[in-house]
Amino acid sequence: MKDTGNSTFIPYTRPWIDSEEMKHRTKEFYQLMDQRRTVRMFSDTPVSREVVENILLAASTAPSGAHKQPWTFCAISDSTMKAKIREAAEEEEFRNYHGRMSQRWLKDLEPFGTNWQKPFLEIAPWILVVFRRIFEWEGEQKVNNYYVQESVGLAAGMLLTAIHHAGLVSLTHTPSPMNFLTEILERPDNERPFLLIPIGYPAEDAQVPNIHRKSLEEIALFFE
Ligand code: IYR
Repeated sequence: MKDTGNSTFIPYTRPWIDSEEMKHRTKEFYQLMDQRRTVRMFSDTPVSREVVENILLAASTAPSGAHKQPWTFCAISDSTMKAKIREAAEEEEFRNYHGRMSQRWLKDLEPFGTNWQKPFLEIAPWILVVFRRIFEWEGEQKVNNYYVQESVGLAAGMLLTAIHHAGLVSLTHTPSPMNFLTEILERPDNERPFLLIPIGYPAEDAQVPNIHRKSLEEIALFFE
């Protein structure tokens, strides 16, 4: 008998999917995901808290090191707080765009039309901030979480997928440094900001850069 330590196992119940159905599903899902775009032009149309809750629950189904789920999501719709976040993010970004980023980096960003101004932080109905929990307090003791970067990256990917599946758009925004989020959101000392993600409906006249995705040949190698 297999030694399962002190864990409890339960049957895995997802039904078997046959090969033809699988081809259909994977293609359909790829086509859905291929429509996902990072959008910087948002509508201020509200999105219900229930929708945001479902999206966060979906993100939190991500696998994580020793199932510690080392993430905290802050969902902000409060306009005073959004204004504070915008002000602090723009302050950092102003410095990034005026000296902290290399000429090469600025040139690479030209096709995306980004600059230090971040009006979407006030327009989008919700800003989600993902924090990674680097350790947990066990009484007086700090206990490290495992593979925090990988775990939170996976959760963030699933978060973006859930947002897209809902018919909403998002922008993965990484104002750097992001310490201001710890202060504004009053996060404890075991959390570090990971990503800032405004979400909402796209603006009616929203445009996105005309990018192309790498072909399968460029991203994958098969060893059969
Ligand atoms: N954080 C800045 C700059 C920026 C950097 C990369 I790499 C991008 O893909 C996009 C923007 C900003 O958000 O404007």
